[in-house]
Amino acid sequence: MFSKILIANRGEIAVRVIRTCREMGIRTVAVYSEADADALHVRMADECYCIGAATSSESYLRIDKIIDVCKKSGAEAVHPGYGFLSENAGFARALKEAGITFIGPSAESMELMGSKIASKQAVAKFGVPLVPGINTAITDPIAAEQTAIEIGFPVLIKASAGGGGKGMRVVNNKEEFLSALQMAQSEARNSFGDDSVFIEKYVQKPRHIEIQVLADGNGNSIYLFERECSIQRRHQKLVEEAPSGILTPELRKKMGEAAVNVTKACDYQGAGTVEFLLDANMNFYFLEMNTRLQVEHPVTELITGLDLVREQIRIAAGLGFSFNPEDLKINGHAIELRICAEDPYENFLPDTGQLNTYRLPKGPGIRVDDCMEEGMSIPIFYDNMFAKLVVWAQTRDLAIERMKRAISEFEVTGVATTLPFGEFVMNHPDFKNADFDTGFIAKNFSPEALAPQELSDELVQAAAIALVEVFEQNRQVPKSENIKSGSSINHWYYNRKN
Ligand code: MV4
Repeated sequence: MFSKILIANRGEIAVRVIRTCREMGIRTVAVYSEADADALHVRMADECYCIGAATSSESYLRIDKIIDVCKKSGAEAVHPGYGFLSENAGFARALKEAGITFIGPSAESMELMGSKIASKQAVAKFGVPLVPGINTAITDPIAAEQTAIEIGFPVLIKASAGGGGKGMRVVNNKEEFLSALQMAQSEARNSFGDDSVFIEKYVQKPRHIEIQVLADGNGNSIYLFERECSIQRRHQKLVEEAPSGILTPELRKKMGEAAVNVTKACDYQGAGTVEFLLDANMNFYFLEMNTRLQVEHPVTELITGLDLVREQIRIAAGLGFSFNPEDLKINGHAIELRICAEDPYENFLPDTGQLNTYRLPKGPGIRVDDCMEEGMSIPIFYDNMFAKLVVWAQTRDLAIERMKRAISEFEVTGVATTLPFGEFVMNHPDFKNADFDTGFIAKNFSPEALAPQELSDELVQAAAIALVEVFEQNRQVPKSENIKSGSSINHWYYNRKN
């Protein structure tokens, strides 16, 4: 086992990884940017090294500096978290060359899954279902138009180097096809430096279901059930749950086995996620594989009882799984809400500032993965997700009730958050009935549908003081200390930001 691991990340995931390392008796090395000098991951690690300016390209994306810190600190392995360098094959390769273990798959697996076209070709050989379409790059526009006609409109043009929704274009009819193709190719060239695009049948109203997989590198590949991630806004997931409210045991097994075949197609090692679309007729299709630990991994941990970071570290150290795969079963239900510094009352406009109040929900079945304390500010340079509120309960209905209770206990002022959005989702009949797809937010959400916003303590207090001034000037009311702020008059609702 490793005695020291460097965490090449920041925020809640860096804190999350440090916690497991501590439980395993492994020393931790944090790297940080100038903007993160006071960050929690820096404080929690055993050692820390500043690697550059606030901008990611000058710090968290600097392969050379991270390898330097590995050498200086004697870290034998690197956990990349998600984002930043986590799916960068060049990083995995550079570490290997420096004799340092990358906690993740091989550079070759990452490269194969990084190309949508190459990954479709590879998994097709293992019988994994694909969306009807072509899995070669378009070279002849007229032939491609003919293919689109054969597939049947609407079709989707996708960039091979894309992913997470980037570089996709829906084409509704033959007349739009050639110009859409040109636009998709030039977009792909500009965004990814690779203009390879391909065509798929456009699946209407799909659900996004993903399967967590683990491969020990010795030929043992397993699935840890599914996560339902259809509640997304512009390809940004906001609510995730496990298990899905609609999979039957038979379909779960089929999708799980398909996901395991994907790991075989790319000779995978470590933790990964295979994304599928599930159509209205319960047909599923492979989309892509994410070769990293995902943001929403805690819901899988809560229903399986496993620690996925521990499994990742054990696999990287050559120790295999810590459990017997035959013992795996789904226990209860888990839901995650991403807490981002953005304002659902203002169309999810990103917000910045200081957490003047920051009080976490507590009690049975609640887990918060975060990187904040009261008084801290959210840096503007990175992702604005600063916490994940995750709940577990015996059933889906109880988990929804628990999430509502947790949201009501979670107090944040100073920064707008997605908490009110979470409340909206938990109360929505389509969510309660598990009757939704990736169009849920577009179909159901508007700021007006949110609960009216509570006044913050600061505002209530300011208003109270102003009122006292007026009253005192009119000599009608006694002392200001008789007017309380906060809870006693919190029943005054007012539709504005804290
Ligand atoms: C699709 C699709 C419909 N048909 N492919 C979006 C992210 C990228 N991973 C693939 N995506 C989609 N691919 C076909 N053939 C619809 C989406 C899609 C989507 C997928 C998952 C979650 C949310 C989504 C939102 C819009 C579109």
